[in-house]
Amino acid sequence: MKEKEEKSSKKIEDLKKNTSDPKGKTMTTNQGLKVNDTNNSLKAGERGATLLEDFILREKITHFDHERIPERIVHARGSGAHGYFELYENQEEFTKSGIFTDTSRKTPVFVRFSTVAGSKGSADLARDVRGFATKFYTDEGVFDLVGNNMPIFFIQDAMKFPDLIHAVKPEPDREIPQAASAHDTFYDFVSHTPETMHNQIWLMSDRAIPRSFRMMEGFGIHTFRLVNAEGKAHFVKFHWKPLLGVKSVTWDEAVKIHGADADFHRRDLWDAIEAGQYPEWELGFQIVPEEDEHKFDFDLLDPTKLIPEEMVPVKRIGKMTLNRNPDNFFAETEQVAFHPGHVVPGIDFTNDPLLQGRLFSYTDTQLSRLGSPNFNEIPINRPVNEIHNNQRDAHMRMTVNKGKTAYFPNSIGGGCPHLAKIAEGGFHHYEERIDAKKIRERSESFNDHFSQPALFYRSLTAHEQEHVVQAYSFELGKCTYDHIKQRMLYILAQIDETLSAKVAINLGMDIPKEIDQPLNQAIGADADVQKHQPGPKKNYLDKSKALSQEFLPSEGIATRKIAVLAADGFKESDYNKIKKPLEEAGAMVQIVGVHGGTIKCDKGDSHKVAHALMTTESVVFDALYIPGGKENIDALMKQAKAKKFINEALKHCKAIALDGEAEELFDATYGKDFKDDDAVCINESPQKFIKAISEHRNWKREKAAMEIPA
Ligand code: HDD
Repeated sequence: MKEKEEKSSKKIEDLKKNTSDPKGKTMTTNQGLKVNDTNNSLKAGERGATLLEDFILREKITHFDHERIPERIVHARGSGAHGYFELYENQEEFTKSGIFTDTSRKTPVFVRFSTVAGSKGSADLARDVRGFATKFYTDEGVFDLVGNNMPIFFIQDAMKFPDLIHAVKPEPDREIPQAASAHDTFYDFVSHTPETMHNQIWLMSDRAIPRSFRMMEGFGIHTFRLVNAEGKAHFVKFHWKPLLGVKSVTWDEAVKIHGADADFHRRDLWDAIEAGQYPEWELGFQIVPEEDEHKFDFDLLDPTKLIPEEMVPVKRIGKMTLNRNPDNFFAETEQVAFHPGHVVPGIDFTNDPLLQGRLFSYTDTQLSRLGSPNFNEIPINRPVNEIHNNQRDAHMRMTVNKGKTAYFPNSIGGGCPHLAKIAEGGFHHYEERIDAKKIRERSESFNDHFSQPALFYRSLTAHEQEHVVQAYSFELGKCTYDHIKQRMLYILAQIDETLSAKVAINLGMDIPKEIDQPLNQAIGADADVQKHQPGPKKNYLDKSKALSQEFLPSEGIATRKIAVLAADGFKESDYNKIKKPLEEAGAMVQIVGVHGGTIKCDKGDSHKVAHALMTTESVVFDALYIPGGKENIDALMKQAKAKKFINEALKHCKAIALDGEAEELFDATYGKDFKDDDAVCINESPQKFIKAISEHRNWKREKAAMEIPA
């Protein structure tokens, strides 16, 4: 009961007005008529032609024929969850918004995570940016923080968004490749648009192949404004910090997870919430006083730049918990409509040209996707406070507006709905002074395209850097035009010469000394070409620890999935020794049996098998345990898949524990070369295994493990 109460919120109560539950109910048509047969159409005789009169058939088929809507133009594939946000400390110094000043509030939220490029049916583990969009249902209206899991964006001006997306989406002649940036059109575009390089190098990093939505950071990206009750503004960057830390899979795993479980991230989020392991993120503010606007080596309005946390620390101001899965994917996750322009008093925009363009695009896209300007009335989109205005009618209007007046000012309606004074919560735009010429131009302060990609690369640990090299080598290796690869090698050399040199070796090419056209082609026809070329690389910070996910704090092994590879006759005492402490630490321990159903341990008791070996793969688990028992190991020895399971866990640097006779099986795999590995626990205490799992991967093994032909 307590759990139920916790999961309720103003928004969940609001959704109940539209929730339908068929339990114990009779089937009806949409007109409320009880239905007696939904299996047979009305015919002239048993074998006769179907009659047009059959309104029950017509209604059923007509509704079915129309049940798809256009998928999102970007971020089509996603997964959502409900939860709440709680504030640690009043932030009135910076903002007057209720969610950031009232610590007694538990503000309902709905979050949707997504991939950008793939279509709705694509696989979760594509190398891609992840969307991280949060709808706060505040007492003052909806606030949407529509961010990504990377702190910067590819382009500086919204005008280029269609070009970027056309370049990354499948090539238009044959619609290939699905959900992949590794193709000619993408690299053709980015190699002529050097502003993309910062987000591009993040895309080549481990951040683009997360272990879980629950283990990613989130960023509002743009510099926004917070405005306090006195009207004073501060610049702010929003950060979401996951309490589970930031973790990724390896590229080899990502490729294999595509086949083993295309819904890996969706399932992971759903299962964690169902198991009561609620994902949590702290919200951080990176605050810059208005008077410091020009004190940085980059422009705060440029969305391809981050503010290193070493220069402006992130202040953690509250926590979001996701504790409830949606009841219906379509009604909630598919129909939810986010918009960076949904703000509440105390939060405002800046002149970031990418943000400004976004403010137009999001309502516009909902009109074609959801089909009507009344999309705000869809239950998941409506605020928890009341809506009153003079907007009327249009397709699928739900609200029954009373009264004669739909205009303002009016006297017949008593002047209602009346306006709110600013002091009563009426929204008031920040009064920014603007004195400017109307020009189609880009500021020269946006010209530095290489300093921050270089900072990012320098800040990574050796194995993270190696992953970036591998990713570029893979992606460019998939391109077919040599001149595109050459431009990319030339650009990579501007960022980091060793990076470019390593990729060049893998491509079997030399780094060109010069290129035939200027680097930046994303300029107007009459623009001064030189003025728009990237400026010299600067080094205002040697390294930023916050950019490497290896240094981001995480604790414990909660929600990690541990496979217990076993057959009949496995030693129960070994299994029990591991199972209890792992489960107490919050891990999910699952038997992978040589067959489904149940297997018997050496004591003769039956144990439920979670997955038969033939139905699952090592890549969907975080760690592996193999108990002893002669009969057990003899049976596993005969299974090639069992050996593959072990070899892959080794290759992907996972923690592996084994006891007793299991060592024989391990010796029959590449495991024999890794018995001294820090994350291989042979006849060891469960605590050592738990520690190895909590470290996520033993990257020290990676170089040698890459040689395993699994
Ligand atoms: Fe966008 C969806 C994030 C730039 C136009 N965007 C969308 C979603 C996320 C983002 C997370 C999915 C929301 C959901 O789950 O429903 N977009 C970003 C970020 C950007 C960004 C972090 C840069 C900082 N977007 C951007 C630009 C434009 C758009 C510059 C257009 C000029 N984005 C859209 C869109 C989408 C969208 C076409 C598709 C579906 C939707 O809006 O509702 O309007």
